[in-house]
Amino acid sequence: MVTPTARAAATETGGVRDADDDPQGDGRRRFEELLASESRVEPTDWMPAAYRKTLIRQISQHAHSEIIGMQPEGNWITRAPSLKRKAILMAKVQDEAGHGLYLYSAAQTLGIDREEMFDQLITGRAKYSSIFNYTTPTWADMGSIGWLVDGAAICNQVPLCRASYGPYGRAMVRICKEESFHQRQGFEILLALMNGTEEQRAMAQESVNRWYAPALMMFGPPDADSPNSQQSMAWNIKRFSNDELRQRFVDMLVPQAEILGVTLPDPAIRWNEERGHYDFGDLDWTEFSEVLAGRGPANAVRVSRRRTAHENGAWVREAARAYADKQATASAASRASAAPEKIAS
Ligand code: BYC
Repeated sequence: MVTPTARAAATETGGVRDADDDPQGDGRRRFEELLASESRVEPTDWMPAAYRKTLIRQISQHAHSEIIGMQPEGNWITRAPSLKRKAILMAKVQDEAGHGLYLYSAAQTLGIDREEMFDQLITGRAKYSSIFNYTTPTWADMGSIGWLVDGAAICNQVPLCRASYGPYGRAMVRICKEESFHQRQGFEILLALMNGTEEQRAMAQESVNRWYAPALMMFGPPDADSPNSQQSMAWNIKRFSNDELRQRFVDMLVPQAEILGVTLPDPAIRWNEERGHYDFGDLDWTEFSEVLAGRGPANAVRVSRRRTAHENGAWVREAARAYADKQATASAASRASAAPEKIAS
C-alpha cells in the first residue's frame, strides 16, 4: 500500500515533488544534514525530486531483477538431480520472490504503485539485471548462478545495506543474509561436480565459461560510462563505483576458483603486486548494450513468461481485493454497531 504522504508527494508533479513544496529550504537543509551525519532518510522526510526518482528507478529495477531472476532457476526445479537438490532450489527461488516483495514494498513508500511497476515490467519498459537474459541449459548453471551471480549480488548489495534511504537499506540487510546462503549452495553444487566424473567436471567448467563475463557485467558499465554513479554516491545510495565493486568481485573469485579447481575464462587474470589486486581483461560491452536493448539470448521469453504469469494471477488479485473489501465493510459495520447511541435531548 502506498502511504498517503508518499502518494501526495508523488502525485504533485506527476510522480515526484520538488523544491516548490519547501519554499524556506528547511526540508533540503534537513535532508543534507541527514546525509552528512550518515543517517537514514525516511519516507515522511522531505527529499529532492531527483533523489526520489533515482531511488524508484534503482529499487524497482532491483525488484524486477529478483522476480525475473526466478525464471532461470525455476527451469530446473523439476529436473534437479535429487530430492535434496530440488528442495534447496525451491527454497532459493521462493527467497527471490520474497526479495522482490520487500523491494516492491520499499519502492511503494516513495509513492509509486505496485501495479504501475508491474505494468512497466510486463510491457518491456522497465530494466532488470542483464544477467537474467542468459539461458540455463545444464544443471551446472544452478551452481554458476549461485556462485557467480549471487556472489556478484552480495558484493554489490552489502554496501547497499548502508544506503541512505531507510526502507531500502533495511530490506537489503535481510536480502544479503539470504544471498549469502544462495552463494554457498551454488559453490557447493560446483564443488560436488568438480569432485565427480570427468563429464561432470567438464559440465561445471563449460558453465563457468558462459557465466563469468555476464556476472562481471552485473555491476554496470565502466565508471566513465555510468551516468548515475556520481550523483548516487553523493546521495549515499551507492557507496562504491561500478568498477570498484567489479574489482572486489574478481579479487574474491580467484582464490575460490582455485579451491573449486575451475579456470576463470580470462587469460589476463594475474596478481598485480603494485595495485594489490588482480588484473583482468576487458569485457565485451557491445554484448551488454545488446542485452540491455532487449536483444539478449532470453529477453523475449523472460518478459513474455512474466506477462503470462501476471495475467494468470488476475483472479487471485481480484479475490484478494473482494476479500479486503468484505473485511472493510464488516469492520465498518461492527464499529457502527458498537458506537454509543445518541440520546435525543
Ligand atoms: N543490467 O549509471 P549506471 C540478484 C543500467 S538480483 C541492466 O551505472 P546505476 C538475483 C542502469 O540501470 C541483482 N541494466 O546505473 C536475483 C542505467 O540505466 P537507466 C540485481 C543495467 O543505477 C534472483 C544504465 O545502465 N541487483 O542478485 O548507477 C536470483 C547506466 O548504468 C545494469 C541490483 O539491481 C545491469 N547489470 O548502477 C539470483 C542491485 N547495469 O536506469 C540473483 C541494485 C547498469 O538510467 N542496483 N544498468 O535507464 C544497483 O546497484 C545499480 O542500479 C547498478 C547500476 C549497479 C546495477
